[in-house]
Amino acid sequence: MGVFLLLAPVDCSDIYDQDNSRASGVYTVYPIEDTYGVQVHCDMDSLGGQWMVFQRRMDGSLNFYRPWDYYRTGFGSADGEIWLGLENLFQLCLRKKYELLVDMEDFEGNKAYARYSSFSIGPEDEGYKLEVTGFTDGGAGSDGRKFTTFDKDQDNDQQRNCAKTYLGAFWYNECHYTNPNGIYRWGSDDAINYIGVEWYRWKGWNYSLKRISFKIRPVK
Ligand SMILES: [Ca+2]
Repeated sequence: MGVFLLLAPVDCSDIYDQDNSRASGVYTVYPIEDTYGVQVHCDMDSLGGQWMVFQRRMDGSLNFYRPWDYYRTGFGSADGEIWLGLENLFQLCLRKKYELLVDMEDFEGNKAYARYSSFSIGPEDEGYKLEVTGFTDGGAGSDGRKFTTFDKDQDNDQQRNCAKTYLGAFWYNECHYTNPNGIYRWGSDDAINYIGVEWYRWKGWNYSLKRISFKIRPVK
């Protein structure tokens, strides 16, 4: 078991198990197979650490308005803004049961988080359907939804494509209480509501966050 983990850590928890003195930072993991490495940011500090970042906005440097193939495969870089990829997430969820932490910060330095005791997504042919339960704070309101991009409408809004309407990509319903992959807007500017990097239950629909990141770790 130890040898296997040394060869192919699948997530930040495996990285931690190899050496629990490791700091937060970028590591290589192998979520799909041990010949296919992916760089990820591991948060070894928050709430016991071992969190693997699969989505992060922090400076507006990266365009997140992208088609399905990018969200399926992933884009960005582990030390900056990133979307790790739906297929990587699905493969991880085949291996282990995960919990979810969403960390947020506004432009005044205030911080908030939402934590869910269970996170999993289904296979591509079921739309990478999200299952999150047991939130202890916040609440994304996206449980049981399929993933929608501007070129793949799988949301529950019969008239619109929520990704096109709100310039993001997410497990939209009709349409959202959070839009983490929306337009990076440097806070509130009263221009257009709903399209920013928003978490409605914290800052409403006209405030685009400075930072948001989605992180998972196995339930132990
Ligand atoms: Ca629709």
